[in-house]
Amino acid sequence: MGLWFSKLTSAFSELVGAGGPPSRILMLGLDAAGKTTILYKLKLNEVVSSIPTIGFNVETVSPMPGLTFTVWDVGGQQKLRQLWRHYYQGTQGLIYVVDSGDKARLYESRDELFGILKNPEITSKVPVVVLANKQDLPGSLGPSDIAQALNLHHLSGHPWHIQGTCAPNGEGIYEAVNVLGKMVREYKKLGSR
Ligand SMILES: Nc1nc2c(ncn2[C@@H]2O[C@H](COP(=O)(O)OP(=O)(O)OP(=O)(O)O)[C@@H](O)[C@H]2O)c(=O)[nH]1
Ligand SMILES: [Mg+2]
Repeated sequence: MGLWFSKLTSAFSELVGAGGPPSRILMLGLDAAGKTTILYKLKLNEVVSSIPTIGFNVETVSPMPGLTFTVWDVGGQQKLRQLWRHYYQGTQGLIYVVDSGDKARLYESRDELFGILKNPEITSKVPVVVLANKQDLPGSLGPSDIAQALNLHHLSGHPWHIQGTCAPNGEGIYEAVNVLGKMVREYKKLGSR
């Protein structure tokens, strides 16, 4: 009876993703991409007036039942990017935020993403969810154009997903974290095999 019950509860935990510590999620992207706005939209469902992040913000969020993330949002200004690597260890999922209206810096954004994933501290199967943010801006590129500009089809090893978002009204954010939750669960299962 005891064994049967513990098997049942562990199957249930696996199904809903409950139990264990929150998944460690790193959120990166160029300055002004919208990372901090997204973090507090997830945490508080409010739009906070953000100032450029010097350092990092960290919050534990539970956007839906059975899903708890500790999200590290690190400032993206150029001089701060050399600090990103200090946050890599133990990352179980990467949210990479792109300003879809900032066409001039798309290739810079792509190079930073590939630079992150080259670092051996980010293990090779860590899932990546790219948020093509600021979809509300006139002339912004759609998610499939962003995927192409960022060369996501050439990300070897990392499962990835792209989602168009608009941080202030929350559009796309819950869909994206739902997908990330599933990907992180798969990633954790691989680790436990
Ligand atoms: N129009 C529009 N503006 C957005 C969106 N998301 C964020 N912003 C605005 O973009 C600006 C920068 O947002 P932040 O969240 O501070 O950007 P960040 O990525 O945290 O920037 P750093 O901390 O410098 O790395 C703010 O004025 C936000 O209100 C969006 O989807 N649409
Ligand atoms: Mg910020």
